[in-house]
Amino acid sequence: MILHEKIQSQLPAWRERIKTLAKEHAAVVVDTVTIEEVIGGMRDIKSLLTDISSVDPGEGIRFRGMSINEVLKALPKARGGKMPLVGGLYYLLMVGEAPSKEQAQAVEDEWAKRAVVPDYVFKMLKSMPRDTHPMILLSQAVLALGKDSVFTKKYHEGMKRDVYWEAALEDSLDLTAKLPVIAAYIYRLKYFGESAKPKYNPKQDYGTNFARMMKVSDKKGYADLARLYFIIHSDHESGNASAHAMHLVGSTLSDAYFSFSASLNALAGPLHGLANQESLSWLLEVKEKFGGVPTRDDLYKFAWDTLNDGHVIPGYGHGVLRVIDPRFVTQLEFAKKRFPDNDLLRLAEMVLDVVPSVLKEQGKAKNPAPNVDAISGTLQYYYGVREFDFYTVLFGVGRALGVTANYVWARALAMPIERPKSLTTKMLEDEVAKASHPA
Ligand code: CMX
Repeated sequence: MILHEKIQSQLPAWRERIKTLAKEHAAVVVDTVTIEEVIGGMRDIKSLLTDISSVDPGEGIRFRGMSINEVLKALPKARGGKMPLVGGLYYLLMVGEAPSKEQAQAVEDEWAKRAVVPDYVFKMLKSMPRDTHPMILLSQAVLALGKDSVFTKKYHEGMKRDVYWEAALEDSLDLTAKLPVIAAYIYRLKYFGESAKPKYNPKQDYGTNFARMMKVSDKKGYADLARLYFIIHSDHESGNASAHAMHLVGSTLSDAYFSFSASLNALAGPLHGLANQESLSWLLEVKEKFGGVPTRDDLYKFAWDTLNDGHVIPGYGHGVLRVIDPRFVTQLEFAKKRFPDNDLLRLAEMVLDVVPSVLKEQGKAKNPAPNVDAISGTLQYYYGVREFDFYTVLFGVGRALGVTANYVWARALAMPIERPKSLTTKMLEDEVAKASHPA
């Protein structure tokens, strides 16, 4: 299988590099930790290793060194679409090189073979109360798939450490292949009461399959939006909550299903992936209150009311980025090309004009610019996916691509179990006393 061969050929050199760093340069200081960082959610402490993607605060995400625009240009396009094959992105994340059309297709073919979801998973989802949040359903389904984890089975059969990554890759391919089927089933079941099992068509790519199984019309290009959406949501280096949760749980040698379920549970928080649903909900609230696109002054006041009520403005701000999120820009360009006159898009553009200045006036947010979540719901809404508590599920399907690539490489490079050191408040106070009265 193509990803297996490519990773295998790269591994000896990577392992040597990690070994050299760990053995010969272990004492080299990369950063020092301040009390602000200890108390402030470990923000920006350089303490995770990944080669899959990195976020420059002044520029945004790079996947294997490539910006979003470079990725969209370099990856082979899906037949009949303007966006790349998602299989090509997975190849890039796993292997570190842009694939040829055949290589991207080989990943798509691999997914097509593995996209069969066992019956018990559908039955379990169907038995849940209809008002269950779709992220609960998705996380449950992922965990349930773990029954067939290749990693766990082989681990208990005595698998050797240097081939953990092969079983991790098997599970990752199985999981990513099944996710669009599960997500589409949850969508049709929860909002339309349909329990027919969606079928993956091996002749179609990941994006087209998803659009068809969701039963969203592809006339206006939903398959292209799905491809773009999964690609840009795939990874955002390793410290964000969903990627870190996957890495942490995976480091205990829990399999990809346990680990990705944890990743989804982190993504489901309103300060992380759930912000896309909150963001659209906020836009719709504005639209309803003012009977359409408001005046700039009304919007300004509404934004201040949100802050004064003690709420954040969803879709704005970022833990690491200090500029406008390029994932926001790419989606905005996609929308402006396809539906420039749409009311909600005009409103999102006005919010872009007004909210950063409100946040600047408030003076708290380090980055008043929009993040990925500020507009993703607007695009889904336009294409007819209007059940916005479903949006984080879409984020989750995309996020699986990045976090599983990280998970495979973490096992390949024998990353140890994570165990940072905690301190007590008294210890911090003692450090402060020492610093104020040096002996
Ligand atoms: N609206 C109001 N206040 C905001 C804000 C926003 N959009 N963004 C930041 N702030 C506030 C913070 O709440 C914080 O206030 P306190 O000091 O009272 O706690 C202060 O500004 C400083 O925060 P920061 O250092 O700039 O940002 P953090 O790293 O603490 O938090 C984030 C980052 C994303 C959680 C925050 O900007 C936020 O809550 N944004 C809105 C929710 C959102 O869009 N989340 C999605 C992020 C992308 C993703 O992960 O999917």
